[in-house]
Amino acid sequence: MEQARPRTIVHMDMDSFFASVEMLDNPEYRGKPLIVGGRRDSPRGVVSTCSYEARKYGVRSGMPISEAARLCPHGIFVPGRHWRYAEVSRQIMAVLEEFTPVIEQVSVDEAFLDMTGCEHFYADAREMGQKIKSRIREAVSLTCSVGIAPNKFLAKVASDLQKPDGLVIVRPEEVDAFLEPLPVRKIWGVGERAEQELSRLGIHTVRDLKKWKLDDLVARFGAYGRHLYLLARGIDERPVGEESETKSISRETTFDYDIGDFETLRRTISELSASVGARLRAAGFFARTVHIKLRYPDFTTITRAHTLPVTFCDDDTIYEEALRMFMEANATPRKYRLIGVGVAGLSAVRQQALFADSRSEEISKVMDRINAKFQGKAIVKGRNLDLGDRRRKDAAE
Ligand code: TTP
Ligand code: MG
Repeated sequence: MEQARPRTIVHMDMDSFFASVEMLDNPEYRGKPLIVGGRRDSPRGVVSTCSYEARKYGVRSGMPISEAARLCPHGIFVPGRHWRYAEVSRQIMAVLEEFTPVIEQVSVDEAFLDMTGCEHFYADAREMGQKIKSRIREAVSLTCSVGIAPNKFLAKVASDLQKPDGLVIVRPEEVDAFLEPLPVRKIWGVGERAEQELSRLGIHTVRDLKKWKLDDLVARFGAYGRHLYLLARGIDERPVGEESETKSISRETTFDYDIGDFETLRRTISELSASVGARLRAAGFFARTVHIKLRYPDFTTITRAHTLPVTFCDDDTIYEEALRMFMEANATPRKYRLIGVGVAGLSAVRQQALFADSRSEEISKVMDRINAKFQGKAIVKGRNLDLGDRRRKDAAE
């Protein structure tokens, strides 16, 4: 059951985040269909995001650049600048901290705030939402969408409903009327496959789902059935800040042609590690696990992961672990189509080693600061130098 005392949970999500930052920094892109993820001729590039103008043509995140170019031939195509998005993200999160210390950053452009107990500072929930939106606009000149509701699930659904520049409030007494007409796809955890399966059972909207008894849903879907049952009734007691929904941070590079040269592969791993490390620190997280993904020319894909006894957030740890796992996997040298590096086991708290060597972490942070100042081009580690143009697309998730 929902907690006795109604909570006031805010979900904030920036509008077409990477594309909006590009429009902010390059006024000539404003009002145009802008696609971030790679140049137009990038043969294996993937769309990170695109402006709302580009969405009118059907362009979406995750789509191959080549398909986006076909749908939107007059679009502007630019590669991503992750250091810059991380910098703007930090400014946004700092603004949110003015409102409450109970914040959970979910991704680079998204956060939950628990505003329970702060309601009396505002005339009503709408004014609270407008204040948050206008402070963000003042600080970074970008728009966001906000949902305010009694729990995280409802607040997240609400923030998505009137994008861009939306503000949707769900009061406790409005929960059923708000949820029932929505397609089941809007429920957290319902992806394409679950949607298809539910659709076969005649379940299209939340109203349809609510006709099913708990026992029947559990009999058919197990624990997931219980999840569906509770969310369909707007019940979600997850606290803000306790768990992070960000399970991992990773980046991968697809080569324009298959690469077997060890030095190129090693430099790619080094650069990916530095990029993952920068994003990890920008998000304010510490990690426990490093993982790599390797795809061979025949599309066979393998992954390897290693969990360390202590948390870390520095580039060196990521690089050393990733390279070690790569060398083990590459004992018999092969060619690669794609390499990915990532971290998982994320938490907002550091678990100290007994004799922590914090030097590597400090060096990484100094490099982040200088790179933020000089547009990401100022310092790279020696091991990253001399990247040829053989690598093309960078994907972040
Ligand atoms: P989202 O908040 O999912 O998307 P968005 O901010 O671009 O657009 P919306 O207005 O719908 O919120 O993701 C935030 C950023 O994360 C996005 O700008 C780019 C990046 N991203 C990727 O790189 N790949 C992806 O597949 C997705 C979904 C996002
Ligand atoms: Mg967004």
